[in-house]
Amino acid sequence: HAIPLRRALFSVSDKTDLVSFARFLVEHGVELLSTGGSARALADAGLPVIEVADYTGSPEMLDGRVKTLHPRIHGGILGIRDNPEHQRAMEQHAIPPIDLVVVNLYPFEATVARGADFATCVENIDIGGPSLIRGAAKNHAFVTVVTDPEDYAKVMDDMRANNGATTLDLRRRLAAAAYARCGAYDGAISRWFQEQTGEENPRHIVFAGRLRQSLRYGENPHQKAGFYVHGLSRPGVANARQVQGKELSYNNINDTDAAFELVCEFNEPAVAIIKHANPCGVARGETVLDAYTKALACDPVSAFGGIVALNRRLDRAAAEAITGIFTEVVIAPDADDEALAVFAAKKNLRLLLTGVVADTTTPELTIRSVAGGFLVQDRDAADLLSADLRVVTKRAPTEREMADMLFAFKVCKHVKSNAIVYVREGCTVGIGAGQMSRVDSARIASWKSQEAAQAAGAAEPATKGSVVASDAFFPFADGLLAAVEAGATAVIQPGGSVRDDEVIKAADEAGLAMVFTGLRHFRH
Ligand code: 93A
Repeated sequence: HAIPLRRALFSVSDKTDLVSFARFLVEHGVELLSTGGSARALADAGLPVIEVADYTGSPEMLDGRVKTLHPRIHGGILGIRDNPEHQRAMEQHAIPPIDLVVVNLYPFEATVARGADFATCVENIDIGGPSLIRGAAKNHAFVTVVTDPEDYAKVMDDMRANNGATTLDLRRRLAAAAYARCGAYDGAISRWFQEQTGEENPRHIVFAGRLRQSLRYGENPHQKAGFYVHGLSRPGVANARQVQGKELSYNNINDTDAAFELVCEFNEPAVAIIKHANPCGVARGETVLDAYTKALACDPVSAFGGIVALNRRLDRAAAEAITGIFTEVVIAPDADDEALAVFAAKKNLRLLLTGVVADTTTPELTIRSVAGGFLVQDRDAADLLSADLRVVTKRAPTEREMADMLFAFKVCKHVKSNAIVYVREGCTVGIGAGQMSRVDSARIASWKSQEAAQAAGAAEPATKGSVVASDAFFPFADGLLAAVEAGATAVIQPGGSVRDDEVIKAADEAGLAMVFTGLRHFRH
């Protein structure tokens, strides 16, 4: 099944290594056909090439929308070489076989990424290219298809080893790559259309992405991994520019995403420090330095080796504070020159700049895998306003308690369930994450706060006089009582338990103010 190559069709937008590959083919006696732009590049390099328009006798037309959509091209690709009827039809209609199809598509994803207008994006939806690719891949028994310049070397190696022919094994692997490319391409187009209409539908989604980075390993060193991006413009780890530092790891990417999404919840300067995808300190402040200092104070032990996200430009003062302890990654919209100079002295510290902050209310889909399938849902983009709150206790919260409760509930959304978050003056002072029992999360949060107070030599834990947020309702009064014990004066939680009455009574007895949000923020 080694098929010698006699005729190749080129139609490439990305002209990387085009000439060297084509020259190799010419040297092996392959005739070159090509669409206009690619043909010019080949002719300029002095290679013999026949333009598709001359080959079909039909000019490229409609602004290039129709260039290769012709029976002489598609017949040459799709005809089954050892099928007598196909042979007869090809002879009758003067359709010579095409053995190699080298196509890469109009750069739709890159066009979207550079913020082009609607019409330009639409014009960059390739029609003829995918048809060529799909046809060639379908007829891989006879036809070799290449969709990525990185694969030119594979074809050349195969031809060298097989006297100018390619093997069925390679053709099959290239066919698989070809359909992956078409799938990713259509996925990007579909997602872009859904973004334009403002409606992402989990049932209309193709989860495909472009490999952005082959990772050294996954969550653990024995797991293989890759980082894929789907070409949407949302600011964050997928679209950030890495200014310095080592390559990001799987866990870095996951944590950096969690950090940046969290910090983008806030309008005022804010900082989040993340460990194992959970925040160990979040604060807002007058400046980013102020916010960082407060966030760090929440749990300085856990912050060691953490990921730090800012929602404002990184300045020198914050850069100096951050480099004061071992930090893995910093992500921010921007950094000034002095901050860059401070970081430059820490070669390994990774710095990512996103350009802008993300709008966390923008709809997007999230996926997670289960054995044999995957789950798709809207991102938790709910934005809680004070107007949505219902005071359920005798005492109403003070203005200060209310501000802290809204802050705490936003942080809660980014903490693994069961989540309990204590906040005092715009700063987390105790975070309990990922416990199977809510009361345990409440206890852990207050215990962490006591530890931090002891380490800082404070007279009492910062949970004294704090507010507490719970990501879901308290099923019993015990979780609430743990918060009372820790010194919280106000509680924010979704409400909705069959025992809400008990919980409200306990809150009233302790003189707490409590509000229900009617909104739950599970995160797993
Ligand atoms: O507009 S198209 O969808 N119509 C076509 O018939 C067609 N055939 C190939 N775009 C088409 N192509 C694409 O043109 C290829 O996929 C490739 O990306 C590009 C190469 O054009 P040129 O060789 O003129 O630079």
